[in-house]
Order: sequence, then structure tokens, then C-alpha cells
Amino acid sequence: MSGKKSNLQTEVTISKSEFKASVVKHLHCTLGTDENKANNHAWWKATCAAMQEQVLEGLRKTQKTHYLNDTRAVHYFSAEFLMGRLLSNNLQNFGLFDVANDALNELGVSLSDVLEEEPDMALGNGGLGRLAACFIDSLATMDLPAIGYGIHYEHGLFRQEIQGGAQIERPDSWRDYGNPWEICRPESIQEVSLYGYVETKYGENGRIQKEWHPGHIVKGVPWDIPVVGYGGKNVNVLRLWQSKSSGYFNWDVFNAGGYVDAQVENVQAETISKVLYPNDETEAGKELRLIQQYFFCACSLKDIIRRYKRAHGDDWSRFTDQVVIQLNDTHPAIAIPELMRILVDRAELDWDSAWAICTKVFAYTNHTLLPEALEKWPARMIEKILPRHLEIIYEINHRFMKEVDKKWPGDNEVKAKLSIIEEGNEKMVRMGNLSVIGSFAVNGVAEIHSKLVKQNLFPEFDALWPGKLTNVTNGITPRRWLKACNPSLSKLIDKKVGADWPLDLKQLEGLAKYADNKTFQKQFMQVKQQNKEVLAAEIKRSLDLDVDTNAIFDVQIKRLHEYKRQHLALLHIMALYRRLLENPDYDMHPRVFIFGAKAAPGYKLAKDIIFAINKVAEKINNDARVNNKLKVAFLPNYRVSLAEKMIPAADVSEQISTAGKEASGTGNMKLALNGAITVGTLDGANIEIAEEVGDDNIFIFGLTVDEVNALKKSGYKPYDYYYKNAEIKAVLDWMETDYFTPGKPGALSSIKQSLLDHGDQYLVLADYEAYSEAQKRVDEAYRDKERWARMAIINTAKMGKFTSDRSIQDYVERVWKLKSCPVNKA
Ligand code: OAK
Repeated sequence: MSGKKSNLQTEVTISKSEFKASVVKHLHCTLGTDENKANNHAWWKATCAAMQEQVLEGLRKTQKTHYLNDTRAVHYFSAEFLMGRLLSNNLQNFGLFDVANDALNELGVSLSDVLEEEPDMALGNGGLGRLAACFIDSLATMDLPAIGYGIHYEHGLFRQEIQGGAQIERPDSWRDYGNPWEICRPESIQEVSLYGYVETKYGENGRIQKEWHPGHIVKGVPWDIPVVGYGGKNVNVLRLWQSKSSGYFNWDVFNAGGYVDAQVENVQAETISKVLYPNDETEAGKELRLIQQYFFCACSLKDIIRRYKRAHGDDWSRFTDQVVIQLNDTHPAIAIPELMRILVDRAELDWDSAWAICTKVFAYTNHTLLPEALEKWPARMIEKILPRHLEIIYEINHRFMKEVDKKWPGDNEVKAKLSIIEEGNEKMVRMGNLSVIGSFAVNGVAEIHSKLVKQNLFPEFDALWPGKLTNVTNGITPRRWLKACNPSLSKLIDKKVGADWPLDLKQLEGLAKYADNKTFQKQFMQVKQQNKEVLAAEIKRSLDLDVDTNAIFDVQIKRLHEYKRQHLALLHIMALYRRLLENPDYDMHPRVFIFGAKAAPGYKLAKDIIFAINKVAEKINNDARVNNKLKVAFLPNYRVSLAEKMIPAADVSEQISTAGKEASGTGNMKLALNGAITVGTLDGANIEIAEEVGDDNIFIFGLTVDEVNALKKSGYKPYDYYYKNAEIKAVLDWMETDYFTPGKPGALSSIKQSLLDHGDQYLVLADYEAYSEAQKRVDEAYRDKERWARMAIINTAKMGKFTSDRSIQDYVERVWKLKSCPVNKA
């Protein structure tokens, strides 16, 4: 079958020669250099500038259309947006990739080299931040009026170096040499108040009025990043706030004494947006973090209200028709009392009217059940930074407790559980409870996760407000995660099912009928082979390690966390090594285990696991006895742009979290979409992936959520597994020797201790045998080339459900009630 053309109508039609002229013009006029002097960085900037001309035209038209239609819009509040690189994405979405490639070629420049110049925009830690990036891509693609609101961090997630096997954190300076995509909007600067005290006043009508006298005011400067929808017609905005000093200092407050302590004096406004907290799924509890959260919420709400008032003046009656705000986890939950403050103290609405507005505006997504990630702030900290907000939180809680009492009269236990305030030595404000109470919808991110949110995290809320808690299974944008990152596979798919799948991923289903077709199998696996060669070259460049591309490329890429169980994979790698040493003829297909992971800088055991992987890798990779069968590659500085190189080359996708711990996972979807077969537990979206691909096309192993609970209840004893299973014992004992760390016995023993003496919270040893057995099934399946090809094709074919367009459509229909608004031609 010949290649089919896409039905996609792109807005932009710019010829190769026009594009070329534009790049050269920007080289001269924007960068002040010329074709002879320019290095790749200058070419990158000039190409971005040429692209940005198109982008900004699209943005202008989109904003005009939304303004003229006075559209309802979703405002996606997120402390993290893990965008990655934008040039390749924008070229793809405008349908200009080939044009740019040819244009640069004629200028003697390689587009792929130029693309490598772009620093990742790493303003996020992991899943939650990348999901936000996929969602704004889908929103723009689906012509939905939407704005992303977040923080313009000066430093994104740290750059990871590996030295002597250990992780070293280096600052990420993504905009040191300028960011060609962002536009500063000084006309929309906002001011944000902090600290100070609250004055109670009595109005003429006897109404109590509160006035917050802030101790500090900081400026929020908005930077807009255009978000180009696929097809290039609709261009939305990601608005990120940078903090600046306002020069304001309240001497009255200071002189009154007591309200402004020494620390406040030292607050440097600019530090607020200085750096992204690198903790993934652990609550930092730091004052600056709360200030960051409030800062971006306050700026964003003011921005939304300014825009609303431009159309509706002081009439609040239409606010909830126009505005919906999605809270990406609890990080922006402080927006709830902030909106109440604006409505009650500023707009002088009565409490009930204000609350009615608030609870029609906010919706909240929960992204984790891990207790250490559930945000709680000391009431005293909130009182100091946001004194009026604490009063409002108490008032919300007081009224809510009355509602609880109506439902469960006199039940103090249920009240204590549902209260926003956790009593104890130190009063804490539970942001999860505040979010549920202040929102009209609450969702988890995969079926099982949402079920657990209902059953375990918020069961009483579910009883109180049936239907409020719901599920929206996550998704990923197929534009970045297949079309752009895997062009060879994309072209092959185009030939079979046409070129419209990036907008309608269910069309991939059309590949299933070729799953047994020998020619297609060959083509599909040839693409995989080429991608493996590209990754092998990257491994060589990065680690100076040679890997055999006929080996199984077994990939585990995600944040390093005990619940994700990279150490389970490590134990198995050590066991394979041991089997090979004991029996050089041990029958296994060659395998390369490939890791990418950053650990939170303060998470000791996670860093120890990275160290252990690297030390084991070093030993294995230098052991000629096993090298034809086994290699381990830990690629440093895992990030979006590296994921784009690893995912197309993966044969196996490791998704091995303890059942009940991974809310959804999205890497699992990206890898399966690119034809990798999952080795996974029945956790998060793995369950839904298994439903889509069928049991024959996935390797499921390990304890289920119910089994995990039962085992824990019966008293889990990891030592039992250590003594029962000789391999587990041998491998754990091996860690205590100096075999992997010559001269330093015990350098890896913290892992053994965590698994034995500290109780193995994540049941690594309990799942070990099942995991090892599942890996044998993988080995066996891979040796049957046709079977494997079939499985890989089916995986790609059945990933339609996991496009983020479907997730967004679910939100639109079930939560946001939003209408698409295609951009007018003119
Ligand atoms: C990060 C900080 C606090 C709370 C949650 C997170 C987070 O990244 N959670 C992850 O969210 C992803 C997107 O929903 C999920 O796919 C991951 O399973 C979840 O761990």
C-alpha cells in the first residue's frame, strides 16, 4: 500500500525558500551574525525565531477568537510543567518539519544537530509535570480555550551527573542564553501580598469586614509560552509567573513590631521563583514552597479576574459560566481560600454567595496515595505568611463541620478525619481535604487509583457527596510520543492506516490486522532495530559502552523511588549475573538493562540505589565472562529529550511498582505505544493497558492490591523470603561484600538493610520470585521472533485509549463542560 496523505489542514503554508529566508533574516537581524560565523546554537535560535513568527500569528488569531466569542475556558493550575524541547514539537505541529529540514539542509546545516541545541524546559519533576505538558498540547490541538498557569522557575529540575557511580546535582540553567519562545507581558504584571496582619472592622451596616495589611508585596511578571496545537491553527498559552521585588515595604507594619520578624525582612522577592523543589511525591514543608504556591495562584486568579472583568465588569453572576480551574494535585489548593478572600473581602459578596461561586469553579486531581506526598501545612506557618487565609480556612472548616454533623450527628471520629485541620502537637492544614471540600469534582488518574481514592483516602467524602469523586485515566500526546520521537515508525504506520492517527489514536487499531503479516512484522522490527542502533550510539557517546543491538533492550525510566522498585530490577540483574558466573552456558537471550532516573537530592536510599545500579553495571560491563549476554547502562540526566531517544528503542518496558502505589504511570503508555512489551504489576494504568492489549501481549506478575494488603495484615516477614530463596539470600549477601565496590565492603548494604531490617515496605522480596519468573517468560517470548513482533505490533495498535486527547475529552464532558472554539480564518 502506498503512503496516504493526512487530512490534516495546517494553517501555515510557508515554502522552503521563504522559511530559509526567514532563518537567514533572523540570523542577521535578531542574532547579529551571519551564515559563515553562526554556530549550531545561533542556527537554533534563528530557526526558533523563524518558527515563532508563525506561532505568534497563530496566537494572535486564537486570542482574538476567544475574546470575540467570550468563551468559557479551563485554567490549568500546576506548580509543574515538564515541557521538554519545543522547536521540534512546534515544527511538527505546524507541519513544517520537512520544510525546515530541507531549508536548513540547503543552508548546509543539519536540523537534527540544531534541535540538540535546545535546553529542555524541565520545570517539573516527573509524572505530574509531564502530564500537565501533554494536557496543554491536547487542549490546544482540540481547539479548547485553555490557559496553563504555573511558575517561571529560573532553575528547573537539577542536571544529574554521575561521578564514581553516585548522583551529583548541578543547577539547571535552561534560560541562561535566552529562551526564544517566551514573551514577557509587563502590561499584565500582578502584585501579591504576603505576611502582615488582619484588621477587623465594622462596616456601616454592622457587617464585619476584614482588611489584610500585608507586610510585603511582590511583583509577579508573566511570561507566555505559546502552546501550538497539532495543525497549527490553535495556539494557546502557558503563562508562567516570575517573582520580582516590588520595592514595597510596609513601614507601618514593621514599626508596629511583632508582626514582621527578622526572616520576613530577609525575604528576597526574587527567590520565590528561583528554583523548582526537586522532591517528587514528598511534601517539602518549607515556607518558601508555600509562598511559591500562593504566589502563582494569587497572580493567576488576579489575571483571570482581570480578563473576566474586561468583559463583564463587576457582575459576578457569570463568573462560573466562564471560568473553571483545574488544580493539578493540592499544590495550588491555596487558590480556594484566595478566591474566597477576593470575593468576600474585596468584592464584598456574602459568604454563601462567594462559596457557591468557589465550589463551582474548582476541580481537583489527585495524583498519589503515598502518605508522604499528601500536603499538610502547619497552621502557624499559614498564619504567618497568609493570616487572612488561615481565618478563611477555619471558617470553611467550621461550616463544613456543621454539614458533617448533619450527616453523622455527634460522630467526632468522622469529624476528626474529615476536618481540614489535623489536631495534634502542631495544628496542620490538610490541603487534600481543603481541595475536596472546595471543589465540585475530584478525580484520580487511573481506574484502580480512583477506586482506591474513594475506598481508602476519601471514603467519607464519597459517602457525603456521591458522584463527586470520579476517574479520568491519564493519557499522553501521540504527537510528541510517537510522531515526533519515532518518525520511522510513524511513517510505517501512515502507510497502513493513513496519517490521521495523531488526531485519532484509535485508528492505530487498524494495525492489528497486520500483526501476523510477515512483511509488516519485518518492517516493524526493522524500525525497532534502527532505533536501537541510534540508542546504542547514544549509550556509546554517553557511557563509552558498547551494547549489542540484537540483545533485548530492557528499559526502566522514571523517577527513582522505592515504590517504583528499581531495586527489584537490580536484584534480578545481579541474579542473572550470578547464574551466568555459576553456569557460563546459562541459557538466556542477551539483554541490555537500561535505566534513567533522578533521585530527590535528600532521598538517601534512592541515591544509594542509583549508586548500586552504577556499581553493579561497572562490574558486569567489564566482566568478559558474561558480556556477550549481559550489560547494564545507567544513562545520566534522564529528562524529556532523553526519553524521546530511549522510548522508540525499547523492547521491554519495566512497570514494576508495588500494587496500589503507582497512581497511573504514563511512561508505561509511551513505551507500549512505541511497541515495547510491558513487564508489570497490576498497578495504575498497567491494568488498563493489559485490558487493551490482552493477556498474551503483556507480562503481568506479582501481588495484587488485595494480596499486598492481606500480606501486610498477616505480618509480612521479609526474612522468610531471604531464608527460603537461596538466590535472594546470595544476591543480598553479595551486596555486603566488596565485590562491586572494591576495597569498600558494605557500600551497598543500605539496600539490603532496607529490605530486611527495615521491613521491606514495598514488598520487593515478596514479588521477587514472580518477577524473575516473568523475566523468563520474556526471554522465551523474545526468542520467537514472530511472536515478539506480533506482540509489539499489537501493543502499538491497542494504545488508542491512552491519547491525552481522550483524557481531555473525558474532562471536558464530565468535569469542565467546555466547548471547542475553532480559530477564525482571518
Ligand atoms: C508528584 C508530587 C506530588 C504528588 C504526585 C506527584 C506525581 O508526580 N504523581 C504521579 O502523577 C502521574 C500523573 O498523574 C502518575 O502517572 C504517576 O503514577 C504519579 O506517581
